Amino acid sequence: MPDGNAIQQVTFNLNGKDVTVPEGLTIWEAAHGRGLVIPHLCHKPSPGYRPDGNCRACMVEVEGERTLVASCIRPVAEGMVVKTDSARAEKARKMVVELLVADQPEVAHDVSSHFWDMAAANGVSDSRFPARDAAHVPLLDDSHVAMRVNLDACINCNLCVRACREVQVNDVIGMAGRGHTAQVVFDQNDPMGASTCVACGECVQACPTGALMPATVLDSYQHGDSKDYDREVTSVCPFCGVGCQLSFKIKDDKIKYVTGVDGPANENRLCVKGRFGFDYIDHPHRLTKPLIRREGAPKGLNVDPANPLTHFREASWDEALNFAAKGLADLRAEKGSYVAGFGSAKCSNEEAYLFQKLIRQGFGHNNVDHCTRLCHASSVSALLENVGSGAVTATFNEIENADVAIVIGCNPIENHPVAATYFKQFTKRGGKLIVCDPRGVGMGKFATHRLQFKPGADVSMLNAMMSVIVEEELYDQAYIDQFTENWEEMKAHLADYTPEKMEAICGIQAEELRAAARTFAAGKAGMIFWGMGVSQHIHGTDNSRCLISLALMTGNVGKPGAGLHPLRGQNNVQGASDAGLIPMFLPDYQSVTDDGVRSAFTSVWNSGDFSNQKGLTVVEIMHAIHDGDIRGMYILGENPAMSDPDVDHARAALAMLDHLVVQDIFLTETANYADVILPASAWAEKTGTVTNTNRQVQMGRPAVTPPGEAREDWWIEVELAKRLGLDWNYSHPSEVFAEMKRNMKSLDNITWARLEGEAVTYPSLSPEDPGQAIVFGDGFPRANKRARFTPAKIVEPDERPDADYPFVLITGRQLEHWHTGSMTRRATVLDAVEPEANCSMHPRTLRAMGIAPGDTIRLTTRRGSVQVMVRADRAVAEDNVFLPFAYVEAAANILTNAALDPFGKIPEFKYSAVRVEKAEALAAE
Ligand SMILES: Nc1nc2c(c(=O)[nH]1)N[C@H]1C(S)=C(S)[C@@H](COP(=O)(O)OP(=O)(O)OC[C@H]3O[C@@H](n4cnc5c(=O)[nH]c(N)nc54)[C@H](O)[C@@H]3O)O[C@H]1N2
Ligand SMILES: Nc1nc2c(c(=O)[nH]1)N[C@H]1C(S)=C(S)[C@@H](COP(=O)(O)OP(=O)(O)OC[C@H]3O[C@@H](n4cnc5c(=O)[nH]c(N)nc54)[C@H](O)[C@@H]3O)O[C@H]1N2
Ligand SMILES: [Mo]
Repeated sequence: MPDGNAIQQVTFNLNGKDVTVPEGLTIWEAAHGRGLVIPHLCHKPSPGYRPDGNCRACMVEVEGERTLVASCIRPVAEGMVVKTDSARAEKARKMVVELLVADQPEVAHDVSSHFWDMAAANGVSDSRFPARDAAHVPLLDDSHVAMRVNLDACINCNLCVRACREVQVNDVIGMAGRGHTAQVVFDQNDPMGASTCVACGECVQACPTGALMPATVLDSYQHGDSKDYDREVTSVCPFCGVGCQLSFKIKDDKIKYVTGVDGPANENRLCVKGRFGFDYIDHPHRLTKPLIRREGAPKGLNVDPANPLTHFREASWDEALNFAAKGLADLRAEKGSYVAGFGSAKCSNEEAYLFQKLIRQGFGHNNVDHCTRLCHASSVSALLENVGSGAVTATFNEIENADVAIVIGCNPIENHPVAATYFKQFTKRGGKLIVCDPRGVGMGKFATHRLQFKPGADVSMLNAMMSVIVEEELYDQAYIDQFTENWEEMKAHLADYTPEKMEAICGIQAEELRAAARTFAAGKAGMIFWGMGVSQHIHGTDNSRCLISLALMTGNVGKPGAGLHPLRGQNNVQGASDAGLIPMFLPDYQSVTDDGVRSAFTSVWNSGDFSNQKGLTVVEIMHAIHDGDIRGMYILGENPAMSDPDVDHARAALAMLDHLVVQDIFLTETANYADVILPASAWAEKTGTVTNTNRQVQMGRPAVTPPGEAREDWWIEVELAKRLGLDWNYSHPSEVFAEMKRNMKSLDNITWARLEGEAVTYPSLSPEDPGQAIVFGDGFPRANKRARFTPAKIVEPDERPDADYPFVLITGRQLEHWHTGSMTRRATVLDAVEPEANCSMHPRTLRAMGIAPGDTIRLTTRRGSVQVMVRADRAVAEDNVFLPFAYVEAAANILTNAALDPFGKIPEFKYSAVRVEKAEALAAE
């Protein structure tokens, strides 16, 4: 309640009993809250679904009213007398259902669905009415790889339209025609598979009759029975940092289909990967046995994942673990710091914690890192420096309370699709959205201001916006006085960055910069969301410093609808970082250089001290291998042979290692360089907690058994640690979690037992507190409780386009694929939707170069070349190329620049100078 008013109560009579409920509830909701289910079809009691009152299946009688009323849309009123069970109401409902049953397809009679449950609730199993004649029965639309449209079963309840337009805001499904010809259509009446559908599957989840169904349900088992499964297991999605809760429906120990669950981040919603991308775990390439490299077999990208046995031989777990440990122990014996480890943000908190412990306790140093280094490392360094904490200050769902938001350098429609649904809904409610990206990303369609600026020019653009806020005195002086430091320096600094001076640098006209700045400053509550476009630069930390300053000067931290939110990427990158998978920090960002901190850990670990020197980071480790300083590695759930910048250099490093232990679920490009490969269980096969971008800690549960001899990652880590001489005897992840709590204040009040029952956001202030969605309302975790303004100057990208390399290459992501493709290219639906390596350029540029969309082009940077099919896309600026990095056959990272941000040590993935050559020129060579 915005103004703090108490909620008004109303009393009404329900089937003879007086009932008091909060004002504003509908009859349906009030009845439902009392355990009385009024039959309903077009109504879906799920967040985001507006009641529509169109199907008439929930009619009830209200005393004194001539006609029956639809209970799903009628609010209760003081003194109202409602009968849900009067003969008249029951008869009417029965009639509605019977009319609908008449048109249901034959096959549906013996399957279970919400529709048939509701028919049964009305006592209807058959119909007196004739079915529609065969000529009018719609044909099955099986044009989509993931879903089936069987309009024969459609009752025009409109739920799929609301699912598509109002919940996911994808605007694909609509109703066409009137009366008897009314029909659900996709776009302009296209087959679903040819429409602009992004396959989030929300409509399938909403459909009460099975007119829309997952293909796996319709095509298999008992034809079309969505309840034909043996078990369901609630867990968390394995893909992105949104952390959607989902339910695996399991039949014969295989995941048959997936539905969204009402988790704190997703409220039942999913995207195409979470809903339809699960079957990578059943792919024949899954590693099922430990493998040891055959004597003399060459290292490199030459092992066919289907036939690994030409280069590797199968081994028992015991032999493989002994071999893995011995190679690492031998290097340790030679010189303690010859070994480094990459842990995983795809695994659990407990597995991340064990990994960093294994490196620190087992090898005595801090050479342990993971993909956060390639991701938000610069954001985190700026946040730690200026705010005192690296995590988000507010959940993304807080956008519900915002009236303005900035989305910069991220593409949530493709990369955080469920978060994006909330952003889109925010704009539909009138929220003002400022989208800043050198590409015309999908969110731009919803924006009040679209700033398609020059790549690498964030600091100039953001400083210009801030200088407007200073010049026009739009800042929040009271907030600045109470909560910040260094304001005067910041103000003075910004004087040099007027929009008029910056427009040529960032490519956005001064007036547009002014307008956007005014919009943001005018908001009562504003949020800032950012991603890799901000962080993956040699000035990534400066970019984030600007965003932090912008939020601080407008007082947009620590209150509802306000906050800083770097959208975290991997499903558990927040948790893996919190758990200490970082070379400078022990768990909870406690410095390895602090003697007290180290001794707090070694006393729990019951072991001696380890190095007080910060360890090497991801890219530094690759350089150290070339320099002969690192000779062994343990890589768990990362694929650096694809994900590292300047990957030929990284691959050469992997090939130089004396001993490489890789633990994965597939024989990845990285595993091609391994001496020993340990087969792990996938996310859906194991127990463990994960922490999403919102700081929500959630429980992952095993749905199915791992294939062959694959084992849970934590078990493998423990077995390896034992063989490295460590006194580890964990028998369950819950014991690891209990140990983590001893030195991690962030987990205060969060116990394993609690997580079994609910998600908890950290910090949680008491055993009952679900956790704080918004933090720092009363000051910051810095010495003086104040956040800091750190001015940022313009730093040029490391390399600029020139005559030889005239374009700017931007690398990034696409909706259907996950990073290096190891999982999603092995997921049937995802691979079918996006099967081919591709890049995008502006159609005008292609025309000028005589290149047709679909042609193969060659991209060349100072590091190397790839050949790839090009698409025309107006979203890409005329002098840019956009290239996703999921495809080994055109690996983007052969091209990228390994130059690092000095603070976050993140490479400049987002900016390389590139040459583009057309196919004929290639053929002629
Ligand atoms: N489908 C899918 N989803 C994912 C992932 C995936 O692989 N696939 N990965 C997950 C992970 S780990 C992460 S970190 C997130 C990443 O999510 P995002 O941050 O959304 O990822 P990107 O596509 O790499 O880059 C975002 C945008 O940065 C823009 N950009 C390029 N240069 C600049 C610049 O100089 N300044 C600014 N401001 N923007 C620029 C690009 O045009 C692009 O639209 O996604 C997560 N979600
Ligand atoms: N050019 C370019 N490069 C980039 C980026 C970019 O924008 N452009 N983005 C960077 C970013 S933000 C990130 S986060 C990194 C990601 O880089 P990586 O983390 O290296 O990429 P993934 O493909 O996610 O690798 C995860 C690996 O874990 C394996 N895996 C999945 N589940 C499990 C499991 O349960 N157990 C085990 N043991 N293994 C499992 C997968 O098979 C896969 O091999 O890439 C970075 N690289
Ligand atoms: Mo990431």
